[in-house]
Amino acid sequence: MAEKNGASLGVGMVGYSFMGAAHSQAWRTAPRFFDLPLVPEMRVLGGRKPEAVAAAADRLGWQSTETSWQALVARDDVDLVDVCTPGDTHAEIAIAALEAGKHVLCEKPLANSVAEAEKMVAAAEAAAQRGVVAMVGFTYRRVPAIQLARQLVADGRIGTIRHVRAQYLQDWIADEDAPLSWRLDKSKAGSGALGDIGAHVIDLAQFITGERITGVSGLLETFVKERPVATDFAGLSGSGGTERGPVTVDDAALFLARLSGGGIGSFEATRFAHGRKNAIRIEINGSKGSLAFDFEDMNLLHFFDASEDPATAGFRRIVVTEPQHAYVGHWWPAGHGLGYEHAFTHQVVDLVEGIAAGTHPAPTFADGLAVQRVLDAVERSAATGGWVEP
Ligand code: SOE
Repeated sequence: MAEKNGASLGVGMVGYSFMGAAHSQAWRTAPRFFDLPLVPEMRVLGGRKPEAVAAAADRLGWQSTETSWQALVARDDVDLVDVCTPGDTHAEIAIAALEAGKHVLCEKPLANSVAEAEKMVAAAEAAAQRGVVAMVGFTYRRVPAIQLARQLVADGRIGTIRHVRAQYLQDWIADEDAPLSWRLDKSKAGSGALGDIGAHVIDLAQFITGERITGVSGLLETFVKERPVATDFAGLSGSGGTERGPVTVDDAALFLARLSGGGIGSFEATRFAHGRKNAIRIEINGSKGSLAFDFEDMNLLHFFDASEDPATAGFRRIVVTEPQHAYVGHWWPAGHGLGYEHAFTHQVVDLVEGIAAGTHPAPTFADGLAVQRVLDAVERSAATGGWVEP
């Protein structure tokens, strides 16, 4: 495609599990549905196990492989490094790539600690002086219904934000014998439901409202303290053997929050909500109206306009599949619906356009740090039982 459409952007991706597969489909698809200023070339996939990374490269569409991320970062044909590894390696890979002059897309949460995230922001700011772009993968921002929610708030249709009610509910470890994967290991993941999925709703709440969380009071719980060590794990499921190991992260996180505009919020993240598979639910009540979204119905946004005649007012069910809605015109005719993977494609589109235009598309590493500070504040609050400022 590069020859056909013009300048290319050489991409190297590290990691090829669930997120690696999602990012790969985005790199493959974006230039085929969107007219990009630079054509992504899927040059190299990085992973430690030679046979496994070769098989993944073949399956996902990468041209070559490297078994060390340092070698991948050093390659002249790599202009952008896409970091899809567990959180414990985000900082070292992203910082090395930025210092080598490569653009970076880094999966969320940005890091496993505020200290690491601060170093990543410093590296991103230094790299930005040289025209290098760094973005963090809070992908759900790029669901069209979420974009519409943001627009309605920005246009003043919701008024002053009073309440944010945010939940991220999954159930993939509700079974007590679900195996111990890296997401349940603090040394790899940093935290549990809090950082893995709570981070998304923190980012979404701040993105949609345009405000920051300024204080929190949190509660963390680990219901199942030991699990079978994973012998085979891919995506969110797998099997374990007879050996058991400790769960070192939270299974569930809840917190109350204050927002910079004077509103208040409640947040919940859990992987123990039987029947809820990927329920990202956000309801916002403002002085002029309300919004409600649930990712399990991701093409819909519910909007209540308080200025309407109370006799006929009600939540309006907006099917966010019109060509006027963000990104949608590049896909299917109205009503034909988008899915999980489309937001990853939109992420690639915005990133590539930002690189070509010399802008720094959000969410930036600074946005990632803002979320990291909230995660850290929730952990400190849960430990002390007090109110904590991020
Ligand atoms: C696992 O909980 C997970 O894959 C998260 O890591 C993703 O960020 C989330 O979007 C889907 O669930």
